[in-house]
Amino acid sequence: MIRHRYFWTLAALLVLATVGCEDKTTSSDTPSGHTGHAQQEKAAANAGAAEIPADQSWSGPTRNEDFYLTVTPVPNPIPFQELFSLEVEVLDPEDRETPIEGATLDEVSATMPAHDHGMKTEPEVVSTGPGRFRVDGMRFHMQGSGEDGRWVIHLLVNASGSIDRADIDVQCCRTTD
Ligand SMILES: [Cu+2]
Repeated sequence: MIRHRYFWTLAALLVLATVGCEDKTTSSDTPSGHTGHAQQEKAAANAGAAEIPADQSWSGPTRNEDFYLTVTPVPNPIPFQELFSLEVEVLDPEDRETPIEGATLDEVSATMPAHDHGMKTEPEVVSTGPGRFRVDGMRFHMQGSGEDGRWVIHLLVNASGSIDRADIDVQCCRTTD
């Protein structure tokens, strides 16, 4: 029993080490005659997911407080390895409710600081009204616990020559099964 546990701990470490920045392999890809293995992996994934809030929406000022943003993922919380969108509102920084007419969302990207990489998809910004946008084509292909699972969503907002940015920390991700 102890020998088994040691073996699987070692196997898990090897898998973690070799997966690197590739997509996480599913437990069914792992050759295993040990029935407890898949359950152990699933328990580990659920333990990580427990730290992720049910609501991953964010609101706050941009870096220089030129704008106030609300950013809501769809679906919420963000699903692991699946496409999701962002609903973004660019609001007056004083009253935090009046949309900024003529604002544009010039850049949207996301990075994983612990691994120094971005997404594999190219997000597309769609204007949905004054100061309102939907960003399609977001996808987080890696997850982890703590710093290892942190993504940062980068937004660049432009209105009347005033350019400001927000960098939003997001923990990835809840798994659906
Ligand atoms: Cu990564």
